[in-house]
Amino acid sequence: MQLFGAYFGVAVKCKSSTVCKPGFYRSALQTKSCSKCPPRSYTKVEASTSCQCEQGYYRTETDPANMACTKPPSAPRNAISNVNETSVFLEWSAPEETGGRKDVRYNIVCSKISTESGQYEPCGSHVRYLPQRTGLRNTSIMVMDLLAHTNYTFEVEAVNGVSELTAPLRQYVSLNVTTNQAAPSPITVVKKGKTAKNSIAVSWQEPDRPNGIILEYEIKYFEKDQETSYTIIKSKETDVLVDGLKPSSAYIFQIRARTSAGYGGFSRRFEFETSPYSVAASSDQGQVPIIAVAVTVAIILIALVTGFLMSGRRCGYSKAKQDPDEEKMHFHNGHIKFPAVRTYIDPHTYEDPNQAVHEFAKEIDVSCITIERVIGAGEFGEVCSGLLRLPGKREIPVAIKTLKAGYTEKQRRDFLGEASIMGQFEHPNIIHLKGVVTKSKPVMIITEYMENGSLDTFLKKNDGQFTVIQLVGMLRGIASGMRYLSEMGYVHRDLAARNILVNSNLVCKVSDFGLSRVLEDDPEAAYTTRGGKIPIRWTAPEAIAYRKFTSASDVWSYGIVMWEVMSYGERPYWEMSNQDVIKAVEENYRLPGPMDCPTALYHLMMDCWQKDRNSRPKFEEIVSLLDKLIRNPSSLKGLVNPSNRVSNLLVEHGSPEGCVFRSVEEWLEAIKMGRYTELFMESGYTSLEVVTQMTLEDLRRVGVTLAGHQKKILNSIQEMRVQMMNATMPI
Ligand code: ACK
Repeated sequence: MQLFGAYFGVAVKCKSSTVCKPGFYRSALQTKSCSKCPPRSYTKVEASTSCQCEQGYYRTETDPANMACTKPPSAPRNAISNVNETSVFLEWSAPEETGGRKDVRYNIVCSKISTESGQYEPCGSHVRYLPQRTGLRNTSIMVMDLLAHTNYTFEVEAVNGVSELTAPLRQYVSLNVTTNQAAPSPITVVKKGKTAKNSIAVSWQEPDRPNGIILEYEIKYFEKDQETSYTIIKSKETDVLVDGLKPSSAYIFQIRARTSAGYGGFSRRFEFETSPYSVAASSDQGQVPIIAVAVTVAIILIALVTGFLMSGRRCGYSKAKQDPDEEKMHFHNGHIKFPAVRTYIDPHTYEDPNQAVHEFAKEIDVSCITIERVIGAGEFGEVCSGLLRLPGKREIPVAIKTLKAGYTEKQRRDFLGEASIMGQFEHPNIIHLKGVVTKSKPVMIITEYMENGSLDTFLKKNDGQFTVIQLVGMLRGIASGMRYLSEMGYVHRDLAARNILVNSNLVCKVSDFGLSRVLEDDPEAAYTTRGGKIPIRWTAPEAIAYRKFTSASDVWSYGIVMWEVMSYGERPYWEMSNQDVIKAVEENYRLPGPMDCPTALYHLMMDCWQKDRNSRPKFEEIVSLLDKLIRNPSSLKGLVNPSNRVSNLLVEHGSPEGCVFRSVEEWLEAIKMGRYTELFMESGYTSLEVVTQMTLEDLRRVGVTLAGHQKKILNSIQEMRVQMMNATMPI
């Protein structure tokens, strides 16, 4: 490879009076000797003071005369993208050919397909690039504030010092990216209109990035310093008259917008004041608080009724709450908190389950479906891939779950129950239901097709193939889907990599929704002593012990999914028995960090595995933490300390006193390696503390040469390390 400054002309000793031959030059500064033309340059005449670059090679004004001529780089390679809602992380490898220079930089050109013209147009100035759009030294960039649901093309161009001197032949690699659905950006402009002693008119501007059609705004307000009691009103317009307020009082207002993707963040706090008492008004002074309370209650009622009416298809049915704790949250600490507008409805609350299916799932005519091939086996029948062509729409690939012949009425109900649940969800990280076929046989559930199948198999097949950012992108998607489910009041109960599907863009979607059968069809689910069937390795201790399934127990399972992802589909707790897993977890042991796992991610997993479920992070917090890590990839550089990392935890942890040995001798005897005691002592490994620091090399030096013995001793050392680590790490 040619490197900048690596080629210097070979000085040829000659008298100052000699004339340089062709192929040699003497620059004005080099008075004594002629130099050979540097690589990729020549001179055909005598007495040259410089050499000319060969065709296709260049020299910048600042390149020294004795430097080789260079050329532009080739295009960057292996470009990949990772979409997170309306942000895209791009990563690529350096070009194969640097052109003989070290000053390769990258520029990003962003264009998008216009929704009006269907043509490509520049992305515009609202798009943000981190660290910057041009002159990038690193081979990655974060592009933010894109429009939701939009097709973008990013050209990653490689340039160097001589690119400008060449014909305009750009060397780039293109990436086509479709952004996801995203919540609206926060509202930034809120203004006060007319104020009276009991009311303030407030208006605001649409958010900069609505990311969809705004369905409504939510206005939250409270008297300054009285945040524990706030009121929320909803409006479809961008202004509202807030009344029922106290005169001469400061109120804090915060507004947020909602689209089909959910709520955006609240605006910053805006403080507005009501007018002072007027003389005429003073007579009703005493009534003000009563009116305020009455109006507030009325507003709450209106808001609740509106919320209910807006979710029209739910009218007349009771809202199924899965966890009484979550119900309480709405009036927690004196906060008046409204349930999310959309709430999951348990299909069990329908007397007729068929009605639930048709409430939430579209009936598809079987003639619209072409079954292509069987891709797997489900609990109720085969899973196939195929095509769906709805009238007036283009054909799309789909997955088709079928209900095998000879089913019982309960099996049919349970099978379609999944569609009744899935049909209530609409989120880019939740598998999307296209519809059901119930009017002909076999009964089918049609969902979007996920090219890469289930996440556990996909990761095992592609062991070590992804960048950390790609893995975190997958985890972020799953967390976002789970945040949505928890906001809907749905507890999954069987979150595991095998129940996540992956599409061709590496987008992960939560799947496998069910009623009672959720755990019946999971081969991982085992019967507990209390009779329930539970996937032990993925389930929080309180859910195993007394069936306390909540979004917090889903967070525990999410931590296990993180571990599965970061270890490329390794089985949690390896081959330990379910009983041992339950015991180990109860005793506060946890899985160790997977190999090459960023410490920040391992800490998050550990947080998800807090014994006290209220101390675990919420999905909302998990999503924002992962977003921060993706935005700042250097935060993922620190890896779990390899010497603390253990590969096989607690396999034999049931030995006396929790495997705590009093001496090296006792330990070696216990693992039937007593023959090495003397060698250990002679080499200075006289305490267990020193022993836990030993590596394979150390073992060899001591004189343990048999591979089987080395493995056995190292495994045991690793177990001891885990015990020490857990003993010093309060969870
Ligand atoms: O790992 P897989 O290929 O992904 O094998 C299982 C199998 O069907 C039984 O569940 C696959 N599968 C299920 N739903 C879908 C889907 N929507 N798209 C693609 N594959 C699917 C799953």
